[in-house]
Amino acid sequence: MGFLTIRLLATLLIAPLTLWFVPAPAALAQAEDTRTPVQIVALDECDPTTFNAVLGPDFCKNVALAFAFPFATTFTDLFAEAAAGHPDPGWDFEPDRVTIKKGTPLIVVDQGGEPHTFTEVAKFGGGFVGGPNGVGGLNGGQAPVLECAGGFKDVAVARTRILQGSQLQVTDLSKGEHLFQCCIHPWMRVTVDVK
Ligand SMILES: [Cu+2]
Repeated sequence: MGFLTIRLLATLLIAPLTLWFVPAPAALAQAEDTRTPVQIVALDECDPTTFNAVLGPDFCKNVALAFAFPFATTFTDLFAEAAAGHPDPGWDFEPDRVTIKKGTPLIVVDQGGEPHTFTEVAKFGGGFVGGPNGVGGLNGGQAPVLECAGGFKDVAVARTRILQGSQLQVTDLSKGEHLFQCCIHPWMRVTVDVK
């Protein structure tokens, strides 16, 4: 039996099976209701020159046109703003609050230039970049929350990390209110209501 004949036979046999398994449009729409992920974006405007001078050559990969336009925030300014109690609004999760149906996945996309974490906490508070004696750093005087305190040496924190240009999926949230924050920049916060 030639190759073409086998292919023809296969097509004839498989085509009706394929049709058989296509679900009805109504059933499909219902299933997608909680399967379509809700997106949250992580934003920042790290200044590559000053951040990379301190943190290493490829740390900040910002695409905010920092060389041509004054969109970016320098490393020193980011810390100064946090210490003064008005952290940089360019470091942000958007939106701040989402309501989802139980079963709907969240996808958090890092569109900024540096890594963030999307870490569930019982109460919002400070992250793991504290200053001397827990004051200063990026925490604006707030004590680190338990869920962030271990930093990246705590696997539970490390697995919530989102690198630049990558995304993290959060699934199976129980009904009720869930709080998420960045353990590096603790003013980046999202409240998720699961109905
Ligand atoms: Cu962050």
